[in-house]
Amino acid sequence: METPVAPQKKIIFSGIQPSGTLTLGNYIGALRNFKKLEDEYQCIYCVVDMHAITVRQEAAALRKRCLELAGIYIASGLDPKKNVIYCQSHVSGHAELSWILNCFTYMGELNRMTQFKDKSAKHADNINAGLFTYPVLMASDILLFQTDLVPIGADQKQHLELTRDIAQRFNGVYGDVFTIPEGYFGKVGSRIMSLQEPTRKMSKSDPEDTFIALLDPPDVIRRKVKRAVTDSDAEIRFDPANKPGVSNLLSIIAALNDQTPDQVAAELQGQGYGKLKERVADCVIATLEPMQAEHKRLMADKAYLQGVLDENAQIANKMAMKTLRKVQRKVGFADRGR
Ligand code: AQP
Repeated sequence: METPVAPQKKIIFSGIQPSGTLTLGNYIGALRNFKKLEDEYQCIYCVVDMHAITVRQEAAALRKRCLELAGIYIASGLDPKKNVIYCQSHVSGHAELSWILNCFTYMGELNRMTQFKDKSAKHADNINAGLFTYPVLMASDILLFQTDLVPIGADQKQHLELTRDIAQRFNGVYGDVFTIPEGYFGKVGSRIMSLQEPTRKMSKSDPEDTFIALLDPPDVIRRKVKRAVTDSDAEIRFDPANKPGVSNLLSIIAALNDQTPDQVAAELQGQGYGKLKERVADCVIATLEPMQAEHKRLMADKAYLQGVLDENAQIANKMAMKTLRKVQRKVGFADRGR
């Protein structure tokens, strides 16, 4: 079942952390775009478990979520014969390149990262060095595969810019070693907001009622959407600055139906927020139900999922080694006898 790697195609890399149950934000901002790209590009999708431990995880739960996330990649429609779907910790090149790139990244650059500031505030009892150097590991993930395009949500834009800076700095010293990657952002929904605090992004490690999980059953989805924060003026209008809650709900419908939020607002003109929420729940359930059924089927066949991860890790490893060996030579590491 070897995944054919198509070297003539441009490379896409993206990863998702198995740090909780994936949310509708992860789906709209990242996953949903992955499927659209699988024919045109050679895509590499990683379960980034090494990133996940920057925040304390329970070992058994993390292990389970790694397999669950691989299942979600496949259930969302990604063909594991066309896409390289694997776990980050199975390819040692991520850690090895990360060390080298740490030596080409400045403290001042990492100090500016807003995700570090946000996560340090959220996890004040565990502000570890990994949390600080997370963007360097992310740069390594991307640069290891000579990635051309990175489909991500807007929250990761700053990390991608840093990746480009690190790559350019390295290339400036050693010649054209790394491809300089570009971001790929969906037209709508690159930042889905929390249902309870719509000025903050929806996150899988926040409290349950703030997000829709991809594996939430329909009744839970309806209940969460019903309780979503809106405002008191009852007008359905897309205006993120003044009406963040309503605008977020419009963005969700728009992203799932390939419309613009203004189009959705026009269709729902004159109707109440109750109707808007009903529409959101219907769209979300219609999108997630088939994926959930497929995911359930896959999770019942863990040997198959493990097989996909094992084989794809070998392919990813081969690809990663090409870049890693080149980088190691450039920086002057000792030659290997064989
Ligand atoms: N709310 C969001 N809207 C749009 N895109 C989003 N992404 C995350 N949240 C939203 C995108 O999903 C991809 C995977 O994200 P990640 O798991 O690697 O890390 P994250 O961005 O830190 O996601 P979370 O859900 O907020 O995780 P936790 O709570 O563990 O930190 C990325 O492309 C991201 O942009």
